[in-house]
Amino acid sequence: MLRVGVVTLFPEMFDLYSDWGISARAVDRKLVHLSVFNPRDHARDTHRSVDDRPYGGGPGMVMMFEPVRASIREARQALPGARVHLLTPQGRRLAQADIQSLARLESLVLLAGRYEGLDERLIEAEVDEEWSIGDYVLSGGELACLVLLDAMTRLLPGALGDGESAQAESFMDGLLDYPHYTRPETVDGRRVPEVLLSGNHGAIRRWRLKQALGRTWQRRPDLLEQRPLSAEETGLLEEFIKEHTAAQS
Ligand code: 6GU
Repeated sequence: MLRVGVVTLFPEMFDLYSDWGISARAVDRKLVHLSVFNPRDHARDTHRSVDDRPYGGGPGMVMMFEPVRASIREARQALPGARVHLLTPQGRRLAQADIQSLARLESLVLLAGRYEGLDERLIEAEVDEEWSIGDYVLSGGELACLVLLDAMTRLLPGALGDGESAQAESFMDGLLDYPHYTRPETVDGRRVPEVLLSGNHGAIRRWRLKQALGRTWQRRPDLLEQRPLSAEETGLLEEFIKEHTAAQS
């Protein structure tokens, strides 16, 4: 079982993880256990402050050293050996390969940054890794934590149904998905591609692989540069490109 501790000022946001969808099912199946730690429980003053004005002035508030460290230490005690991962726009951008590595761990602590940031000494003293989920700014690390948790959870053995999990490690890894269709066969004059109705599983597999390769070539050529292609894949992509350029002229 994967054990995750989350240090956050907004524990209720993680009900989204525990109460809904595939993650809730993974919790029920005891594939993962989530415990939440709130720095406010370690605030010292009567106002239970967890943030303060930045030295040097300027806008915003900074998360205070003492209550956050106390909360991280509480999490570390509950999860011996766990490393602490801070979610912050300053972190390394998370990729699927990182998610795979993290999902294989026994335990980890996630720290959701809020406000303008954490006291830098906290990062020096307690944080092992810093991660970002993309080049845009969220108002806090909680949603980024939830994104990371969701992506990790669907990789845990037994988290997805049989049909679902086959796709997680399929030959189309590293490519964009192929198009999907369900009934009816015609909607507003738009037909389902004929091959999908053919019952020819080999032809269907090749069509899907070709679509996945073609879409990746059109929309995310950067992904193709990172992924070696088999002889079959090279041939299918060449066909797609030929048809695509023929359709253009
Ligand atoms: Cl991890 N945190 C925040 N606040 N914003 C982000 C992010 C994280 N990743 C992308 N934007």
